[in-house]
Amino acid sequence: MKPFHSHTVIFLLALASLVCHAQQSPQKLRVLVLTDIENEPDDAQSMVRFLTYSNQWDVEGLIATTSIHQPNRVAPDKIKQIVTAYGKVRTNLLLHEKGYPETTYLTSLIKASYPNYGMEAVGAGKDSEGSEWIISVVDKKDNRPVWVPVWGGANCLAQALWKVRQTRTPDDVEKFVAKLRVYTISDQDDSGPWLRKTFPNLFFIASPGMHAGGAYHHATWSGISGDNFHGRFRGGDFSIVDNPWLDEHIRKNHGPLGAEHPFTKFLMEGDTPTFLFLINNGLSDPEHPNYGSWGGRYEFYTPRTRKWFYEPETRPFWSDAEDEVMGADSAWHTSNKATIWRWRRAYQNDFAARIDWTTKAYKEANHPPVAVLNHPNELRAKSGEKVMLSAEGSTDPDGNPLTYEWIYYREPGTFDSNRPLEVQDKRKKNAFVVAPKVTKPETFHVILAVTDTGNLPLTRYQRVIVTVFP
Ligand SMILES: [Ca+2]
Ligand SMILES: [Ca+2]
Repeated sequence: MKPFHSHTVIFLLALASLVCHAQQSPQKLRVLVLTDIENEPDDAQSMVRFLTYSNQWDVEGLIATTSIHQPNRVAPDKIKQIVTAYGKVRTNLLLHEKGYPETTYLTSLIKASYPNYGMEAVGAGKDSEGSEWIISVVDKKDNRPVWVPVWGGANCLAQALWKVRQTRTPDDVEKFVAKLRVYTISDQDDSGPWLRKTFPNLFFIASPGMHAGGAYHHATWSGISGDNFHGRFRGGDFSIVDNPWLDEHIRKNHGPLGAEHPFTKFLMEGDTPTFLFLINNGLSDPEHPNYGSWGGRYEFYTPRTRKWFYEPETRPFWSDAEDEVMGADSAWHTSNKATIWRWRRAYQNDFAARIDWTTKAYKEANHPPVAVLNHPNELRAKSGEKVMLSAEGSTDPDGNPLTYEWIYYREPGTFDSNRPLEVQDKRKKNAFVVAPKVTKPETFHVILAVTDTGNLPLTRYQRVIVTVFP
């Protein structure tokens, strides 16, 4: 289950999860995107999806960058084009959910980074409006961390940190670093390894798999829409991420924002996991990438050095974890990509609903249910005790009938995932699980998935973490 993982790290994570019970903060997350948009169509695709969720966050920056795929050019105008399309549908989005930001505000966040590849754009004289913007956002008098989804190279962030390190005391550098939460889609230039080495405490999520060897299909994020490479089916349902599905539900006859979602050339939306993970759907807990979410699951360890890395990794960070999941082919699959594709139908239907919101009246569109637990998210039990689980109080804003599923999520938690544990009545509103025998306190996770019965059903979640005592 956890092939990359040392027992020491498992133990430390166990302690951390016992000590830190904090659920997701009701405050909005601050999000600043770096994108090598225009290198291929998929960043534009991700930007369309991102904007349909922009009411969930305090968006703080949309910065156009380079990458190995686009080494000497940045394309802020493409971001402007998509934000302009958003401006045409914002009023309609507001019929469905509150908080969609003003178009002029989003436009003011669009910045360009230095148009050179990787570390060639880091150092004296390499400041850009993008790198300066990152510094000003992190320096705001706001204690919330800044989440930085990185869809291309990370060198604009590297330049910001390079400058801060040049001009501030070590203590102030650490304070600056402590506010950052970085999730990169592999290393698309040589600045990622530099960042991890130079700032050992920088919160960093990355799936190894440097581009040079063309090894992307090993990366966790490819589970967003891939995992049937070379005609070999590996579990994810390709029919709901393929061009015909996207044409029907996103691009055609769905208004100007959906129309900005271009035809897929390679993979649909390889960069999207960086923010799926930040969607407040009851499943995600962004400070705990090991819990798993629509954006995948990651564990904290030092990845093995692979030949396409620039240099050996020097410290642990959040990286590939595996889940064992039943695929659309009714076979079991154990893979890092499964940590994303297991949720594929839910995140695709959710996107389709939000694209509907860009053009339809409230009554003509679907809206997600509200998953409610009739008890706290953290429960305690002794071995052998019955743990009662209840979704009483869950509702749907459209009045749709709801279905319930209690998923024992085997991989997070400290309880041995190879030992049997079964939720009883797992398709009912009220379920239970018998706490297993343990010799020391152990945790296990049960996910409540509440799904409505719209044409494309929508799902919301609650996570129950049970601590079992001997
Ligand atoms: Ca990209
Ligand atoms: Ca509904």
